[in-house]
Amino acid sequence: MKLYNYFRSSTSFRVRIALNLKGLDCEYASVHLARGEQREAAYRALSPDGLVPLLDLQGVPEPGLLSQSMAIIEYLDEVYPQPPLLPPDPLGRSRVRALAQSVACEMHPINNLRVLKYLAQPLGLNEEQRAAWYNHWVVQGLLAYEQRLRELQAERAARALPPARYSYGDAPSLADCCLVPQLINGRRFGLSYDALDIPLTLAVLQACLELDAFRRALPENCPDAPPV
Ligand SMILES: N[C@@H](CCC(=O)N[C@@H](CS)C(=O)NCC(=O)O)C(=O)O
Repeated sequence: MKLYNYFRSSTSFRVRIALNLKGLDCEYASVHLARGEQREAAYRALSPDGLVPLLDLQGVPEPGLLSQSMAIIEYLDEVYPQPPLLPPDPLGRSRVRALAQSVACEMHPINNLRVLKYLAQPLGLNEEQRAAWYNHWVVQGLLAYEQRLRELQAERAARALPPARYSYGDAPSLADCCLVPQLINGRRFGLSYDALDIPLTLAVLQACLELDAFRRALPENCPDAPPV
C-alpha cells in the first residue's frame, strides 16, 4: 500500500494512526502541500479535489485508490478487523462516529489549508483575523467534544463502569484517530488548551500519546518533516 500524505496534514495523520494501530506497512508518498504539489496535474489526475490523504491499495488485497480519510479508515477497519476501531454494537458505533464526525465535519473542514488561504486571499483577512477564525471554531468544537465525553462518562458511571481511558471505552477508536490530530494541529496554530476547561479531552490525548501507534504518526516523525 502507498499513502499519499503530508506530515502536517491532520486528515493524513488520522490514516497514519489507523494503519499503525492495525500494524499495516505502508509506503509514504509525500505531497508537499505548502509547495502546492496537491495542485499539480500529476496529483490532480489521482485526486480531482487536490486533497490528501489518498491510499493506493496496490493490489493489497485488491486494486483501488481510496480517498477521504474517514472512508479510508472504515475500509481498513472492515478489511483488517483487528484491533477494531469501531465498537461491536450499533449504539457504540453511532457514538464513536458522532465523536469522530464532530472533528471531521464540524472542526476540520472550516480550518483546512485552502479555507485559511481563501480567507487571506481574496478575502483579505490578516494573520490575526485568520487565527481568530481558526481558534473560534476549534474551541467551539473542543468544548462540545468535552461535553460529549462528560455525558459518556456519566453513562458509564451509571452502569458502574470505570472512566473510559480513550474517547470511547478502553481501546482507541476512530474518534481518537480524529481527535488527536486536531489537538496537535491546534497547538501548531498557537491554541493553548490550559485556558480551556477540557480535562477529559486532554486526558484522552495523553493516553493516546502513550501509544507507539499514535507517536509514530506524529507530524515530526514523518519522513517529509523538516529536520529539527
Ligand atoms: N474530508 C477530507 C479532507 C481532506 C483535506 O482537507 N486534506 C487537506 C490536508 S489536512 C488538504 O489536502 N488540503 C490541501 C489544500 O488545502 O490545498 C478527508 O477527510 O480526507
